[in-house]
Amino acid sequence: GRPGRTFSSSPRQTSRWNTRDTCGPQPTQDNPRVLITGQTHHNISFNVILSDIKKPPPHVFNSGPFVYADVLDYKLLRELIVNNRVTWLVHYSALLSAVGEANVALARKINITGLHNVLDLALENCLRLFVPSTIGAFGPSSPRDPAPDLCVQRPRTIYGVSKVHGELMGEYLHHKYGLDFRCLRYPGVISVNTPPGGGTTDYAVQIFHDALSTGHHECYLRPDTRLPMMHISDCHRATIEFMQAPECQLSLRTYNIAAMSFTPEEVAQEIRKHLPHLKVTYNPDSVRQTIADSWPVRFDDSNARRDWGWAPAFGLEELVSDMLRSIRDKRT
Ligand code: AKB
Repeated sequence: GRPGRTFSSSPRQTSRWNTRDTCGPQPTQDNPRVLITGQTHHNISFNVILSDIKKPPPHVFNSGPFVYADVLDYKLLRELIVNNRVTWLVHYSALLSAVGEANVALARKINITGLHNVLDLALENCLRLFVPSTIGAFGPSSPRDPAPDLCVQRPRTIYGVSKVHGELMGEYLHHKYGLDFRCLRYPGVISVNTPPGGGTTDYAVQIFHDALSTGHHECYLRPDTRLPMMHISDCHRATIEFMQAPECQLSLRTYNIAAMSFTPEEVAQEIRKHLPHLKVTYNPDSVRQTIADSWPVRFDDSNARRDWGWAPAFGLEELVSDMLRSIRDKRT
């Protein structure tokens, strides 16, 4: 039986892969104890432990426990989960699309080996597991306008390949062992607190900082490159609402979520309503332009809306006002 079972020190011999144990529905999920990997900011109001391999930025200093944890260190993660009686695992650690292309071996390690550790631990401890996926899980042969939840997925980045692998592994373990795996495909996420981190959608964060500092942004994408985007608070709310949704409401385990789609030229125009002198020049970088051209321009999120009531609060206008206000507030 599960309770009281002890494991030897070799994770590979002790994971559930070769057992017939399953994770049945867990008794109560009202007061989850949450471990978050690779994310130094989250506005969850439950019992949360944040973890990363880097010290958090100052605004996170007082927001609860923060511990060192490397997702490649299975035993350390296991210790954290057991000692803190964790019930939900939210796994954000990953190398993003552009930085992944520059470090394929490292991306494979963190995005795939790290994910395997997390999947094994979630199964072993019957955790509810959230792993984000992305518009990057689609590729040039996917329908792009809009991309539905279920369609051809042949991404051409290591990031995309690792995310499709994550979607499929999680769903497989859900069907085979009852793992409560939940996955949302995020658009480009726009936030003041999280600096650009090597993604293809980074320009959409940088442009706000440049608009308020030098008044000039040099964009690495063409002016007409349309991509799905979302304000960080919508992204956090979607994640929390999805994690709280009763299992019986979920007809899928991996959902697209959408809020808006815009091009560099469109976001620049909206910023000019507040800062008329913003100048944007375009100098497309071939790696990021090729990646962006292979991604959906719009997401079909009708299943998320129907199954668990997803609805975004921020459109382009609200996003731009909020970003400019928040950056100004941070500076004063
Ligand atoms: C990236 O650009 O790599 C990420 C993403 C869309 O997944 N922001």
